[in-house]
Amino acid sequence: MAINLQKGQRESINAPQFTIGLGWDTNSSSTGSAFDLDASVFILGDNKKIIADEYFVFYNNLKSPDGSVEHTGDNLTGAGDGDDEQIKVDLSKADSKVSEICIVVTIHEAEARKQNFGQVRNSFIRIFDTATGADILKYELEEDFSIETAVEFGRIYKKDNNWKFEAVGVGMKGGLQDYLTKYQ
Ligand SMILES: [Ca+2]
Ligand SMILES: [Ca+2]
Repeated sequence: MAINLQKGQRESINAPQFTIGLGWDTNSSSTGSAFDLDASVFILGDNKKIIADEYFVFYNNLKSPDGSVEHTGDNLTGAGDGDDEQIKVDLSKADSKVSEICIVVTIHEAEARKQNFGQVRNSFIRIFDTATGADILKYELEEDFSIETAVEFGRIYKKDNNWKFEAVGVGMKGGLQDYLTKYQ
């Protein structure tokens, strides 16, 4: 059984190879145009900045140079239950400089389409063992967003040589650019 986390809660991840599943549902009819959410990953060093540009993994850069993080591809609609986008992680391949992996979800062309996380429902992040498929943990984000166009769903960080997950659930109004400014 997966452990269900609340916002701010932390939990150890004991599997070196796991998959991060991200899900959401949107109501495109409320905005009149297609609604596309995108998962991005910032792989950070001790200074809380990406190790190099290629350590920003998203739909246009699907794999980190060390092979530890792989985005499995862009989902354009979010339709249906279950994971809409997935990221495969293999911590045994992680560069020794890696100390944190941040998972951010943004709305594609949010400003032009007048969309925000106030219109997103049923969003979650879950982690399962890639080899066995066994659930490890899940965090269902509460629907307390309004004008945010980017939300950090969670982060995975190294503490005393153990890897842990934190359920973050904090948004920013400036979209992906806010996170690029923060982590680049
Ligand atoms: Ca997408
Ligand atoms: Ca969905």
